[in-house]
Amino acid sequence: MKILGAPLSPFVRKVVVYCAEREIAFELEPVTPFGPDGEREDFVAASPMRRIPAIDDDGYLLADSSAIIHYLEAKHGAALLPEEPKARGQAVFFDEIADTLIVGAFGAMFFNRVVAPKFLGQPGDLAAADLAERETAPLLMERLESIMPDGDYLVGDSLTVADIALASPFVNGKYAGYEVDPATHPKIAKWLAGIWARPSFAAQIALGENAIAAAG
Ligand SMILES: N[C@@H](CCC(=O)N[C@@H](CS)C(=O)NCC(=O)O)C(=O)O
Repeated sequence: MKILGAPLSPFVRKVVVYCAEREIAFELEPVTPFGPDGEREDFVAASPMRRIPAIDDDGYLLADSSAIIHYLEAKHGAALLPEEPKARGQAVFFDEIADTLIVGAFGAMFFNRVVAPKFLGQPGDLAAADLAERETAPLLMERLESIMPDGDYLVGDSLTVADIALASPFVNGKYAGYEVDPATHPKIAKWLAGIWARPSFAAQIALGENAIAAAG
């Protein structure tokens, strides 16, 4: 299976980590949605909305990280999306807030402090990044901390899509200089450290750090 995308994207990372955890073989086909790559014929066919990630699984083309994971769960057997109704609901809830609210907050920091200056050669909107760090993120963290379970996983007692989806955008926050304060958000900090320590995440975090360092 080909995954079309760039490893710094939180949505691409979500699918890559999912595949690593499930030992689903894939190769990453580098596509940056901004610039000329965004109109590449193979990319547009797989991702009509020009967003990464998309997959080409033996000719089956599909875009959107959640759609891809649902497809892979159906194809390879449900493993990381809980079957039990309430757990399923919780997992989809965390996936959804990760892809919207959390990506939004860390995306503002990451795009303006890292992507724009280092990869696009243009100044980022640093005021927008600072505002996200000062106002958006603290409110989200406060609300997230209030619903975080005490254990190592968000749903039940093993890894689910919820953990992968939510831990992924935090990596972009980390690249942009954001750190979860264990004094104020002990449950988030502990959970995140555990998920990031998994080989699947550790490899992707290091890959991104190297790519950012190489960009100068
Ligand atoms: N809901 C989509 C979102 C994908 C998405 O927005 N990806 C970003 C990169 S992080 C993108 O392709 N942006 C291109 C653009 O905004 O033109 C998913 O889960 O895959």
